[in-house]
Amino acid sequence: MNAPATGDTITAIATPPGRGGVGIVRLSGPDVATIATALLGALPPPRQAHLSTFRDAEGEALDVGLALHFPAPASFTGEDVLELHGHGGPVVLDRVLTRTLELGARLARPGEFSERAFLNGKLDLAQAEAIADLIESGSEAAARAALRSLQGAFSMRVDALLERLIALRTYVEAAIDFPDEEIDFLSDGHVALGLAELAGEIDAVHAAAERGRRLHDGLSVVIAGPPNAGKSSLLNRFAGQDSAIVTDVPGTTRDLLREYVQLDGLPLHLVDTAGLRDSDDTVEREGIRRAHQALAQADRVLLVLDDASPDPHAEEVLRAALPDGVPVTVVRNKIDLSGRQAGPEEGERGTEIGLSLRTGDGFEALRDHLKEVSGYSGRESGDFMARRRHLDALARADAAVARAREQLIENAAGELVAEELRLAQQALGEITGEFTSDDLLGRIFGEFCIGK
Ligand SMILES: Nc1nc2c(ncn2[C@@H]2O[C@H](COP(=O)(O)OP(=O)(O)OP(=O)(O)O)[C@@H](O)[C@H]2O)c(=O)[nH]1
Ligand SMILES: [Mg+2]
Repeated sequence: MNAPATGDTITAIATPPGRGGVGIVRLSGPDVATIATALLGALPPPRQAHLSTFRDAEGEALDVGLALHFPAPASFTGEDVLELHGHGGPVVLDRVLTRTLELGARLARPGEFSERAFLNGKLDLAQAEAIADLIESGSEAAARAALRSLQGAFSMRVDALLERLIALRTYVEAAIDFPDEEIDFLSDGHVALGLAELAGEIDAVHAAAERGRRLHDGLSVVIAGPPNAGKSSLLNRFAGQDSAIVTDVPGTTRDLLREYVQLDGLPLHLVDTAGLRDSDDTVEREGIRRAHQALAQADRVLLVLDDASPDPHAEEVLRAALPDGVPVTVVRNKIDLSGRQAGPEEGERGTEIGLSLRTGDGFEALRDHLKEVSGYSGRESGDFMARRRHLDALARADAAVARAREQLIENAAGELVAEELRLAQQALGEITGEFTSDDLLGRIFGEFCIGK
């Protein structure tokens, strides 16, 4: 466990601004008992709701409410904590807050309660981040995943990886300590197998974290294709309204049009783009340039093609113009004209979906397809919330383990294997906060609201 954070006592309004039935001022730190005694006349009994009058310096009542005292270390922050549940009006709350400041508390920085909980070993870093994610979650699925992270689902997976990694590292380091037997040690297969298993498990956690990251950030889907194929019609269908202009004039859309929608809780950032073609029109050319820019940042591309006038050659040219590595789903639109069957079809190059944006046939299949490919299923997903920072750390751990395998196989170099394992351990440790810098903590907790 880390040493307690700081010596001072912090205070903040913990409920959102505005008016409500209840408003809470929360304090944490060593002066809580003194402040509570001065403010309430006596220290409330530990962990019991106690009806109290909150008083100013002259003894005049500021508010009447419940006081809750959580003595250290059995509190959220691990320090002495006092919660004052009064009436939820801005003026009342402000007066109570001011009184706590008069009595020696300092206004808390954003996220400082959670930061102290982290520094006092009450939460690890991934859990502390999950608090912010839970409060900010925009969908049920995100809230469920954030809660699972808060309860330690993600941290447990990372800790399990760390445990395996440390065991391997210890083994390799023991081998180095016995130079005569080092080669035997390293070539007995134990390390090679351990590294292979570890790499597989890091990949599995990475895949789960990637799904969690999508719940956090959403999936960025760019709609692209030739002019007049129905791209804007698709955006409008997702949005449930006529956001984009739809006409039968090829080249209608020039700007990027963005819509944020939720597919049963999966956040989608949709971008409609200008039809891709060679054009002499300055405005259209700029639109096409922006379309390519958006494509480069997409998590997935929906390539919309007009099935009523298929053009295999143009299709190839379009595919070749898409950025490498971004997954593509081909959407064959206007099946009301072409007669193709609605729904998914497994092609050589992945799933193609036949639909008609005029009749709506096949649209449901496209929605299901997007949920499926993002590894998201609204109901029973056991996933946890994760952030880009976590994915970066997992990717670095993965790379270090890959290099360790290389060193082992190609050079049987124990020292180098051990060093890579140390780097992998460090990367994983950043997720839960075993290894952190003040800089990182500042960035993470700085995003919180005051009072969290
Ligand atoms: N019959 C039929 N017509 C469709 C369908 N989807 C779209 N259209 C028509 O096709 C035309 C072009 O649709 P848009 O959605 O504007 O196409 P776009 O790909 O955004 O076109 P640009 O912005 O010009 O690149 C419009 O006249 C639509 O009404 C469909 O499923 N069936
Ligand atoms: Mg359009």
